[in-house]
Amino acid sequence: MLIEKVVVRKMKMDLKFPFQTSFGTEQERLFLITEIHSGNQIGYGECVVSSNPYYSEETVSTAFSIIKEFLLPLILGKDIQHPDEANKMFSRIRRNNMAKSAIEGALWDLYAKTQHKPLAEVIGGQKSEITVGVSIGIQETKEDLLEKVEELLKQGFKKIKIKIKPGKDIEYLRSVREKFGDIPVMADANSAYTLDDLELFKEMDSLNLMMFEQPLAHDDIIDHSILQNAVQTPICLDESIHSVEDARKAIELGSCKIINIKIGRVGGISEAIKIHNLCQENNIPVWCGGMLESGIGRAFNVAITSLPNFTIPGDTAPSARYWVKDIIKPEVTMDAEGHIQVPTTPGIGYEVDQEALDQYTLEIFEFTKESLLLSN
Ligand code: OSB
Ligand code: MG
Repeated sequence: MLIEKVVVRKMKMDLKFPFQTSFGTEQERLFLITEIHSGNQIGYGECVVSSNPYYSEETVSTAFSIIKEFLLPLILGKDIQHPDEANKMFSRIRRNNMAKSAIEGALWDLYAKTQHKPLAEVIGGQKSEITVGVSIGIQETKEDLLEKVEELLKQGFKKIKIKIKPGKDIEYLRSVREKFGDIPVMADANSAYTLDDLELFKEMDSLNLMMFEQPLAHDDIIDHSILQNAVQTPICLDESIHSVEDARKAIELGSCKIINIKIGRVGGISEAIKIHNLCQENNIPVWCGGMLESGIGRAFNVAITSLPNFTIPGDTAPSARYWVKDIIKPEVTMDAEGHIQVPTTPGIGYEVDQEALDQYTLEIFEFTKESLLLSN
């Protein structure tokens, strides 16, 4: 694949509803879409950053500059045989995983298209449909939460994830258990607690949640292992895992029993597959997390979830949950049993809706080997 041109788009899409986590509220998504042009093919990628460094340290502007100054010089004008080469080439650059993933993903889409195969098949996916869960932001009142849960269960979601923060945790979760009984429900704290809250977690054990997601600090695996030893409920790590090495250490320390894999957080599909495989060997089930992606990022999430150790429903809700109009055709849809069909057409398996893509594009940048030499 001769990498002739890369296009980076700064995007803005309004969410249908404000999404609140313990670190803040998002009403609009500011992110990047990447296009890698080779011959008459285009591979698409999504950089799942936000406008602020609250979930991770990356933002739209840091990702843009890492892509332009450090990643594009490594690929423009080169002939790349396989996307795994990006994982190796980019490893010299520390972190900046969402930036790396935006380029690596576009290479995977391009590669699958040149093989005339769906991405899921190219990466070894085995499922023809995936089972889907949903993430509910922090609500003003318990009644609001119960209403949301009821609506989403009716739509068919097979896992309900509830965002929690101090003051909006055990009572909110208990009310859900009391009203809906034995449903598959879990809590995501986005690092809002410390070991000082140990007693609270012991109390929440009685709620029989599927898991506590990232209860403690974003950069911790030590305190998580102490917490995991003290509670029955499995801990799932999200923010703490950036690489297969992080996953190995967390598993060895007993810091978690489940891992949430986000392609952007770990720097791309190649790394995500390594984590998937390591977890499979260690009997650690995984599921695919979400970053409120557009349809392009969503398509990658659907593809990776077709790997066999993605045994827990992911945060891979269909397009209509987030957007009035998505940027892919057809949009990602879910049936009444909570399933999304894994696409069977080449690449990410959804066509880009050029009109919608252009409509949400704030700024567009085109890079060739020559233009990059002049601007960097
Ligand atoms: O912690 O999983 C998270 C959204 C933005 C940042 C972090 C997280 C989330 C979600 C939403 O939980 C998942 C989704 O529906 O895409
Ligand atoms: Mg999370």
